[in-house]
Amino acid sequence: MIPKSHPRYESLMLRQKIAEGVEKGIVHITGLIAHGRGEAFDYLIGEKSQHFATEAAKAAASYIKIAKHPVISVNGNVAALVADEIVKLAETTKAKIEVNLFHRSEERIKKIIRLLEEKGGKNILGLEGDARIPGLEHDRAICSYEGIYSADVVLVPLEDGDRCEALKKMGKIVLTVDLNPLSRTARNADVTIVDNVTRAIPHIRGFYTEIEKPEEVIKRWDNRKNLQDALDFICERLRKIYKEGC
Ligand code: PTJ
Repeated sequence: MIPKSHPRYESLMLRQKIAEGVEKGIVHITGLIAHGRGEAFDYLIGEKSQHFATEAAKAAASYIKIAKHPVISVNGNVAALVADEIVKLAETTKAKIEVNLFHRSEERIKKIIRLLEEKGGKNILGLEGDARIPGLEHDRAICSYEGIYSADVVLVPLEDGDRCEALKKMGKIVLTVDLNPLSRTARNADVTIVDNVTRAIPHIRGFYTEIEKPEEVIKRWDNRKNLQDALDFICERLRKIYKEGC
């Protein structure tokens, strides 16, 4: 057991959830590497939701609010870390949930659907795999016709760069959560929340209920500028850590 007083308690708990996710067959083995990369970037942003992250969560909530057919895509890491928050977000926004895996396996999809159902999720898509994202090869293209294929707005946390580009080419609004502001997904999405998915998903839900004029938020939204703000913050923080050792 990790004591709550441990300075890195939150981060260690997330690490434990990912490790347990691998043991239970929910997280793909490469999800460990993805998580480690995320941890490093989380350290660089101070393991807190900074101003650029909350602004992006507000923009994401606004896009979901004006969407006709919003879909939340869930992979192994997201399920292991925030299954309960994903279900709450879907309930609040009336978005559909689709389990869509980079390393697709029916067995893992079934396990993730079961986990989401245990948290209260209903009508979770993913197993049918009855449509394909054009421009992608092999199983990575498979999606649900009723879900991602027909969506106008897709929230795809921790997404692969090729798939983000392919979704954009389909004309979709792509919202992502990625701790790395330099990743291809981060740079190609319409909204990139540079934050830990564990903090970003509850923020989107909070803003969804608060925002009254989503069109105005969207009109002002500039993803490139927001990513630049994230990078400026990281550079500044690194200089500070080096000088002051904090
Ligand atoms: O379950 P599957 O088969 O769909 O596979 C999921 C993973 C995550 C393994 C797969 O999509 C993958 O390999 O992703 P990448 O290409 O490693 O990208 C993951 C991105 O998410 C990286 O830029 C990480 O920095 C970032 N990331 C990792 N953990 C978090 C995160 N961003 C936000 N919150 C996190 N907890």
